[in-house]
Amino acid sequence: MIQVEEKYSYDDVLLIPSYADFLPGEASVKTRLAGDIWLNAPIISAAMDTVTEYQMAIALALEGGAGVIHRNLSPEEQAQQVGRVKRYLNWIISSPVVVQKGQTVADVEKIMTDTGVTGLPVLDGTILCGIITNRDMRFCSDLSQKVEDVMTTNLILERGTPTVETARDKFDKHRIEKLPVVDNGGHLTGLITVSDMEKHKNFPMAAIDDSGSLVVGAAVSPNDYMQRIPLLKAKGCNFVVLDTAHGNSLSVMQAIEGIKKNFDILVVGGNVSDGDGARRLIDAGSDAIKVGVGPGSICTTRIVAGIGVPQLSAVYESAEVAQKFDIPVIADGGIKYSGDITKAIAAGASCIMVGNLFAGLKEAPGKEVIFEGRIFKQYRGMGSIGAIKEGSGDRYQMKKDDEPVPEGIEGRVPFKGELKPYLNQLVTGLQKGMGYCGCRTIEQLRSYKKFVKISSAGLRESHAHDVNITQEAPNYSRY
Ligand code: RVP
Repeated sequence: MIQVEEKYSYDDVLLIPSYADFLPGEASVKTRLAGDIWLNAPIISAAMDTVTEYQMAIALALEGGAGVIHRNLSPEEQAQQVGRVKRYLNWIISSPVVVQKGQTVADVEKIMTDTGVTGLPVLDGTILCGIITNRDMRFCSDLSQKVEDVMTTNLILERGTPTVETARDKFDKHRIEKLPVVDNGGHLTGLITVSDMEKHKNFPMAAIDDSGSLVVGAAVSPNDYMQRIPLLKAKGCNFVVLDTAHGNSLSVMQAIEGIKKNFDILVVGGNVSDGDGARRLIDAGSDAIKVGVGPGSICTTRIVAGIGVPQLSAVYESAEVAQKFDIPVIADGGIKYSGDITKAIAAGASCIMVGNLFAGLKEAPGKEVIFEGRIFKQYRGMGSIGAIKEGSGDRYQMKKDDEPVPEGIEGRVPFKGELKPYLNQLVTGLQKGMGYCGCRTIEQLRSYKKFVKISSAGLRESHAHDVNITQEAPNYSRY
């Protein structure tokens, strides 16, 4: 008798509600992406050439998620994009413009005019001894005066390694413009400015790393990681994603081992669809596991190759294994609604990766197209003919000059406007789900796992039914 296991997709199940002693808005969606990288929204954008370049990565990280820059770009271009994300939110300027004790006010004026910087730390060698600003110079008529006679010496500063919170407290309390950072010996190690601080204030949910810059990742392959990673690291890339369609394969394991041996960088391995694949990626050294073989909206792998595992079961089984090693799981592909995010996390994922849901946003790199009077954006699989021609064939184990045998399609999705309000719909939908399940944190939801299987009648009942929708909702549509 043929043995066939029953596995489930998001649409096959619902979560059973439970008692909650809090409101959905109080649920925390903070989650660990990999290693010591934490996100304030459990959503990352796919490494696809119609989804994630620097604009998407900046917009998403400012709201708490993270982008993975695709690799249909030369190594230099990809690293440059990472650099743009990292530079967007400065935190500590490590080599600020300075003046030396003994220089004159005229010297300071010239430096300020030349550089456009209006507040300069004053050094005695490398030791910080004061700060001179426009305000100090305003009533100074003798330009030959020495800087130490005019500078402010009563300094507010940070010692050691400041955090955004400690720095923000000092700016708020003392109403200063610049905050110098020194080591224990009093040597200047950096400078924090009020304008960078304001950016941090305007984006309180931003996903930032220890250096205060936005979290960003980049895709690499087993064939190009040696070339790409040094450039990516030089720009401060936080993690790389070994971006393959068949992660449970020798070349991927060898690549993960190679990355771990040669570089100090976090690596997400994938994609796999069961516990065996997850275990092998963990043994090879992955810091997080990406799960999803065939669920993507533009993916035809299951049809072309006849393989795959319905995504909810794939996530659940991979997470059962990964949880034992405290390795986070990313549920990649097949997310259609915010409710699917709740289901993916309740099956054990720490965060989810989306392509389709973000491809229609203004920040996505896909071209805008007008069709029958409405605006759409181009969205294509990285295994589609168009994407393969631009370099992504090795994701599908194709060689450069092979006749393309695609595992994805090229299409369009409706234009959706800016990321911020759209992401808010997704995250609030997830928080609603957490409220219904009585789970205050992502960790609690990850071990919830109270699913019921539903029939096609159950699915029909779940969707809007027996009515014509007259006003479309921002978080619901039926294709
Ligand atoms: P979705 O969000 O359902 O559109 O899925 C996006 C995911 O689909 C990607 O993160 C990737 O894992 C997968 N993908 C990308 N291209 C293709 C393909 O051409 N088959 N699949």
